[in-house]
Amino acid sequence: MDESGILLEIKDGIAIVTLNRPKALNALNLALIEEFAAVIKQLSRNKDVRALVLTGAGKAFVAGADVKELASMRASQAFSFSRQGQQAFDRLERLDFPVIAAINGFALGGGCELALACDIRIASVTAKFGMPEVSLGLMPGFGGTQRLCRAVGYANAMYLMTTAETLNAQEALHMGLVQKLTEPDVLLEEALVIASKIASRGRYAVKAVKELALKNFDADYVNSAELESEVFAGLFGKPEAEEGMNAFLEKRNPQW
Ligand code: CO8
Repeated sequence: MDESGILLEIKDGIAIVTLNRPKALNALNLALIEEFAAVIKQLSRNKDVRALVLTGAGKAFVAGADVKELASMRASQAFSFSRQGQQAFDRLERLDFPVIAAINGFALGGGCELALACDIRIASVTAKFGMPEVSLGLMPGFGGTQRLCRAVGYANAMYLMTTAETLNAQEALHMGLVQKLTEPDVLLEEALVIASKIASRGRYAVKAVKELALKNFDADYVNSAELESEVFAGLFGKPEAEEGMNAFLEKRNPQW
């Protein structure tokens, strides 16, 4: 039985959302994205929540979009999956309280994109980060081409997205991809300390700060995100993407 899903816990005005598909390193398939979007929608209506902590079950935060599912998609399906993921992540980003990513392990591809849709990122010293899509003949498709540039600057973003190199936690901290590192066993505790601090501040002041800080990115993001989905979908059906994804699933290096 597949026991994957999204776990939600709310205590003292702080929500904890856990992506729980540990056997597949919390890889994002359509079902998980849909459930995630529904949980975030539910939270957006909860007037008691003042901050959210987002984390993953097991050894990964999220190891990316589900390559098994992606490998069988046509371009039109890839486009709508990309849009669906973008909308879920946008909804997370638009919550009127801050979201803290507690990155417990791999945050790769779509997983790194999910972390980038959070307001603040803290990570375990054992976490790993990267945008490995080009090694599969793909590209980021959940808003990452836009959000990564804004988080770490154009050149750092290009370095990560074109080399597909994985960063360790120290390197991610140095690049500004994460704001703080902790030992693995106190990661959640530390995230909750930050969330409690935020929850103790003025509710409307925090909401206003977030609204204004996000304004910075609005105009360009909407157009660029749609273009990202189109270009992402355009890679589907190309021999390169087919070979890249099949090579991953067959645990070998791509031949191209
Ligand atoms: N998709 C599907 N299954 C995955 C994924 C994934 N992204 N990552 C891990 N898994 C599965 C493995 O296949 C494995 O399953 P099984 O036991 O059935 O073989 C299980 O999780 C455990 O993984 P590993 O045995 O590989 O664990 P390791 O500790 O040896 O390696 C790694 C961990 C390094 C994280 C490795 O699993 C890996 O490289 N994963 C893939 C990372 C990746 O390439 N991510 C990017 C995916 S593409 C993407 O995210 C595009 C985003 C834009 C989408 C736009 C929408 C259309």
